[in-house]
Amino acid sequence: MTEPTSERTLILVKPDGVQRGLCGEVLRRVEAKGYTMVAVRLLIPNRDLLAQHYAEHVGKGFYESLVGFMSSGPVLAVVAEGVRVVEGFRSLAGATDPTAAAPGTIRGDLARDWGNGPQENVVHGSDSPASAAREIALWFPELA
Ligand code: DAT
Ligand code: MG
Repeated sequence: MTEPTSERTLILVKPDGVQRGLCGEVLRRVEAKGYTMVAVRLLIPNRDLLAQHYAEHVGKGFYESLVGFMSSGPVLAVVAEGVRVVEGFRSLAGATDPTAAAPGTIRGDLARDWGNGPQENVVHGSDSPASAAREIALWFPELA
Protein backbone atom coordinates (compact mmCIF):
# COMPACT_ATOMS: atom_id res chain seq x y z
CA MET A 1 0.00 0.00 0.00
CA THR A 2 1.28 3.47 -0.83
CA GLU A 3 1.92 5.44 2.34
CA PRO A 4 0.55 8.96 2.86
CA THR A 5 3.00 11.65 1.67
CA SER A 6 5.19 8.88 0.28
CA GLU A 7 7.89 9.87 -2.21
CA ARG A 8 10.22 8.03 -4.57
CA THR A 9 13.98 8.14 -5.18
CA LEU A 10 16.33 6.75 -7.80
CA ILE A 11 19.08 4.47 -6.50
CA LEU A 12 21.88 3.19 -8.73
CA VAL A 13 24.29 0.42 -7.80
CA LYS A 14 27.21 1.64 -9.92
CA PRO A 15 29.47 -0.65 -12.04
CA ASP A 16 31.94 -1.09 -9.16
CA GLY A 17 29.14 -2.27 -6.87
CA VAL A 18 27.67 -4.68 -9.43
CA GLN A 19 31.12 -6.04 -10.35
CA ARG A 20 31.98 -6.58 -6.68
CA GLY A 21 28.73 -8.42 -6.01
CA LEU A 22 27.22 -5.77 -3.72
CA CYS A 23 23.72 -5.44 -5.23
CA GLY A 24 22.22 -7.74 -2.62
CA GLU A 25 23.91 -5.92 0.25
CA VAL A 26 22.69 -2.51 -0.97
CA LEU A 27 19.13 -3.77 -1.48
CA ARG A 28 19.26 -5.50 1.90
CA ARG A 29 20.03 -2.19 3.58
CA VAL A 30 17.29 -0.37 1.69
CA GLU A 31 14.75 -3.04 2.61
CA ALA A 32 15.98 -3.36 6.21
CA LYS A 33 15.49 0.40 6.61
CA GLY A 34 11.87 -0.19 5.63
CA TYR A 35 11.67 1.27 2.14
CA THR A 36 9.79 -0.47 -0.64
CA MET A 37 11.15 -1.33 -4.07
CA VAL A 38 8.92 -0.15 -6.89
CA ALA A 39 11.05 -1.07 -9.94
CA VAL A 40 14.46 -2.56 -10.72
CA ARG A 41 16.42 -2.74 -13.97
CA LEU A 42 19.93 -3.95 -14.85
CA LEU A 43 21.46 -2.13 -17.82
CA ILE A 44 24.67 -0.68 -19.23
CA PRO A 45 23.86 3.05 -19.53
CA ASN A 46 24.90 4.83 -22.72
CA ARG A 47 26.56 8.26 -22.87
CA ASP A 48 23.31 10.00 -23.79
CA LEU A 49 21.48 8.70 -20.71
CA LEU A 50 24.47 9.57 -18.51
CA ALA A 51 24.75 13.09 -19.96
CA GLN A 52 21.13 13.68 -18.97
CA HIS A 53 21.52 11.99 -15.59
CA TYR A 54 24.68 13.97 -14.76
CA ALA A 55 23.59 17.22 -16.51
CA GLU A 56 24.78 19.29 -13.52
CA HIS A 57 28.33 17.91 -13.96
CA VAL A 58 28.73 18.23 -17.77
CA GLY A 59 31.90 20.23 -18.47
CA LYS A 60 33.51 19.62 -15.07
CA GLY A 61 37.05 18.19 -14.95
CA PHE A 62 35.90 14.78 -13.70
CA TYR A 63 32.95 14.44 -16.11
CA GLU A 64 34.62 12.35 -18.86
CA SER A 65 36.13 10.00 -16.32
CA LEU A 66 32.77 9.70 -14.54
CA VAL A 67 30.92 8.81 -17.76
CA GLY A 68 33.64 6.33 -18.74
CA PHE A 69 33.31 4.63 -15.37
CA MET A 70 29.51 4.64 -15.31
CA SER A 71 29.29 3.08 -18.80
CA SER A 72 31.98 0.46 -18.06
CA GLY A 73 29.55 -2.28 -17.03
CA PRO A 74 26.07 -3.06 -15.79
CA VAL A 75 24.32 -0.70 -13.36
CA LEU A 76 21.38 -1.78 -11.18
CA ALA A 77 18.75 0.97 -11.25
CA VAL A 78 16.15 0.88 -8.48
CA VAL A 79 13.16 3.05 -7.65
CA ALA A 80 12.48 2.98 -3.91
CA GLU A 81 9.51 4.46 -2.11
CA GLY A 82 8.67 5.69 1.38
CA VAL A 83 8.13 8.82 3.44
CA ARG A 84 11.27 11.02 3.08
CA VAL A 85 13.07 8.26 1.15
CA VAL A 86 15.19 10.78 -0.82
CA GLU A 87 16.76 12.11 2.37
CA GLY A 88 16.75 8.68 3.99
CA PHE A 89 18.70 6.98 1.22
CA ARG A 90 21.26 9.83 1.06
CA SER A 91 21.78 9.18 4.77
CA LEU A 92 22.21 5.43 4.18
CA ALA A 93 24.66 6.11 1.30
CA GLY A 94 26.93 8.48 3.23
CA ALA A 95 29.31 11.16 1.96
CA THR A 96 30.34 11.27 -1.71
CA ASP A 97 34.02 10.60 -0.94
CA PRO A 98 34.21 6.98 0.27
CA THR A 99 37.39 7.62 2.22
CA ALA A 100 35.58 10.25 4.30
CA ALA A 101 32.18 8.53 4.42
CA ALA A 102 31.18 7.51 7.94
CA PRO A 103 31.40 3.84 8.94
CA GLY A 104 27.88 2.43 9.04
CA THR A 105 26.99 3.99 5.69
CA ILE A 106 27.05 2.12 2.37
CA ARG A 107 29.99 4.14 1.08
CA GLY A 108 31.74 4.14 4.46
CA ASP A 109 31.46 0.37 4.83
CA LEU A 110 31.70 -0.89 1.25
CA ALA A 111 33.71 1.65 -0.79
CA ARG A 112 37.22 3.06 -0.87
CA ASP A 113 39.44 5.19 -3.13
CA TRP A 114 41.16 3.02 -5.76
CA GLY A 115 43.20 5.92 -7.10
CA ASN A 116 40.43 7.54 -9.16
CA GLY A 117 39.19 9.93 -6.50
CA PRO A 118 35.64 9.54 -5.18
CA GLN A 119 34.02 8.15 -8.32
CA GLU A 120 33.93 4.45 -7.34
CA ASN A 121 31.52 4.99 -4.48
CA VAL A 122 29.14 2.06 -5.11
CA VAL A 123 25.83 3.94 -5.17
CA HIS A 124 23.96 6.97 -6.47
CA GLY A 125 20.94 8.46 -4.74
CA SER A 126 18.80 11.37 -5.94
CA ASP A 127 19.55 14.57 -3.99
CA SER A 128 16.03 16.06 -3.88
CA PRO A 129 12.44 15.06 -4.73
CA ALA A 130 12.69 17.20 -7.90
CA SER A 131 15.92 15.45 -8.96
CA ALA A 132 14.29 12.09 -8.18
CA ALA A 133 11.34 12.80 -10.48
CA ARG A 134 13.68 13.92 -13.26
CA GLU A 135 16.02 10.91 -12.86
CA ILE A 136 13.23 8.30 -12.55
CA ALA A 137 11.77 9.57 -15.84
CA LEU A 138 15.19 9.03 -17.50
CA TRP A 139 15.88 5.52 -16.17
CA PHE A 140 12.26 4.27 -16.05
CA PRO A 141 10.33 6.13 -18.77
CA GLU A 142 7.51 3.63 -18.33
CA LEU A 143 6.86 4.97 -14.80
CA ALA A 144 6.54 8.61 -15.89
P1 DAT B 1 26.76 12.40 -5.07
O1 DAT B 1 26.91 11.12 -5.87
O2 DAT B 1 27.12 12.20 -3.63
O3 DAT B 1 25.43 13.07 -5.28
P2 DAT B 1 27.86 14.43 -6.84
O4 DAT B 1 26.49 14.55 -7.43
O5 DAT B 1 28.52 15.69 -6.39
O6 DAT B 1 27.87 13.41 -5.63
O7 DAT B 1 28.83 13.76 -7.92
C1 DAT B 1 28.38 12.70 -8.73
C2 DAT B 1 29.45 11.64 -8.78
O8 DAT B 1 30.60 12.17 -9.46
C3 DAT B 1 29.96 11.21 -7.42
O9 DAT B 1 29.20 10.16 -6.88
C4 DAT B 1 31.37 10.79 -7.71
C5 DAT B 1 31.80 11.70 -8.85
N1 DAT B 1 32.54 12.87 -8.36
C6 DAT B 1 32.04 13.92 -7.64
N2 DAT B 1 33.00 14.81 -7.38
C7 DAT B 1 34.13 14.32 -7.95
C8 DAT B 1 35.46 14.78 -8.04
N3 DAT B 1 35.85 15.94 -7.49
N4 DAT B 1 36.37 14.01 -8.69
C9 DAT B 1 36.00 12.83 -9.27
N5 DAT B 1 34.75 12.34 -9.23
C10 DAT B 1 33.82 13.08 -8.58
MG1 MG C 1 24.60 13.92 -6.95
